[in-house]
Amino acid sequence: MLKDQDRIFTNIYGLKDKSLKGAMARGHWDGTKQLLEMGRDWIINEVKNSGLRGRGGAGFPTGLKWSFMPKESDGRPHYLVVNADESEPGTCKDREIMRHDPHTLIEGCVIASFAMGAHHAYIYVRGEFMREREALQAAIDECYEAGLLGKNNKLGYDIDIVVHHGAGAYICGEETALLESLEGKKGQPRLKPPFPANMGLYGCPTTVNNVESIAVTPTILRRGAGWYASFGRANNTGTKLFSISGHVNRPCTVEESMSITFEELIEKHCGGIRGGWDNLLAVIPGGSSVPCVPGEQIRNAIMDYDGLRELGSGLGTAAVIVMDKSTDIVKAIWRLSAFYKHESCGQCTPCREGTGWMMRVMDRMVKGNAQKREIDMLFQVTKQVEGHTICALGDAAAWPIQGLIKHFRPVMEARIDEYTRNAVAHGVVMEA
Ligand code: L3W
Ligand code: SF4
Repeated sequence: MLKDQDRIFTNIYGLKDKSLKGAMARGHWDGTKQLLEMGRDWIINEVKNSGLRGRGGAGFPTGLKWSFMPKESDGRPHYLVVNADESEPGTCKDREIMRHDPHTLIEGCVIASFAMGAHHAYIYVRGEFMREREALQAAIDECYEAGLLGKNNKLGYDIDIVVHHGAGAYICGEETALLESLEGKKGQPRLKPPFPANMGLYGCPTTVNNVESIAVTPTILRRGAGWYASFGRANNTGTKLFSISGHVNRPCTVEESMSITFEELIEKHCGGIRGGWDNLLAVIPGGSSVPCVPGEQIRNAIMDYDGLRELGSGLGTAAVIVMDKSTDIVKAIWRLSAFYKHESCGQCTPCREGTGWMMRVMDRMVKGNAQKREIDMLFQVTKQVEGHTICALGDAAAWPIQGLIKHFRPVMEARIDEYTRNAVAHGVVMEA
């Protein structure tokens, strides 16, 4: 278990003073100017050596992403954009950073912007996060007053940070849809490549990073890449915010060492599974976009990118959704199908049509008003959506259903049997 002194987020529950003074007393903004004086290459190398991977779901190496930004200016400005459009069902970690520990993010923006030659950083905050925006803006205002931001500031690097309010569309969490939205257009994903590092905001070199990825970098630089890499295991290093919800005794968001086992995470921080381990049905371990894992497989799972991939799922945003045996798992996955259908931007056919199709078949699976062969047909539909769309929303809609069919097919079949029995008992003639 992570020791208190190794936690990067020292005010995640909002129990301490979140102001600049309070943040400084907890070690933030300590020696920031000296870190900048170490130079861009040093910063990017430290971030690379720490093994930090993007905390927004994809796990792309952060230092590598920063290194994609052009070294020499071709006259176009460079931008840092922070993805604070946290909307993945089950995920509630970035909001805690913005609400209670906003200076970690602001200091991170200064360092990351410097490392990539950006003088403007935008923080794109989910529309519904009003309190988070207020806390963030108040912290930014304090920094301008204290001479840490703006032109000719004390840190010796001109940097402005702007908080932008989203309007509540999940798809704007996809990085290129976010850029479109920031430019004032409808939030629809762009085709990649070109990647934002070459052609991002207003056609300029841009890096889009998740809140948590940016907020951890000042501490990594202060304590050293080796310190950060000492947590977890190779390819899965560092500390991580886990948001644990559902049928545990005490749901929470907690910073833990990467690669902790599921059992330790739940026992140490959540007071165990509601009704005990025998009552565990399934877990979605990384936000709604990854397949569920049956209870008997997850107990000893290593909670990191590789550990969960080996179980056919993923770490995603580390939003751990726990479901006990009182859960109607078919209905739970149907609910996700409805979510993805609603949030599809509609610009590519497999996603626009496929999400609706999957949701409608899932609707009948919940009732049992289907034929067993339709389970295979549903699986085929997910395969036709997966990998055939502009952005990852299509995959995200397909994978939870694939997980359901893989692990809970007997539950789906039993429901069809029950519906058929009831229908026959009531004299309804069922199609063969
Ligand atoms: C330059 C290359 N850059 C990749 C960059 C790319 C992006 C990052 C990761 O989706 C996932 C998704 C959700 N040259 C590059 C390159 N990059 N190759 O690396 O890219 P990618 O495409 O792997 O992922 P993504 O489009 O960022 C994110 C999953 O996360 N997810 C959802 C999370 C939702 C939220 C939210 O609520 N806001 O975070 C959870 O699992 O399904 O698979 O920056 O440009 N050759
Ligand atoms: Fe839009 Fe879906 Fe295509 Fe993504 S996959 S671009 S959300 S239609």
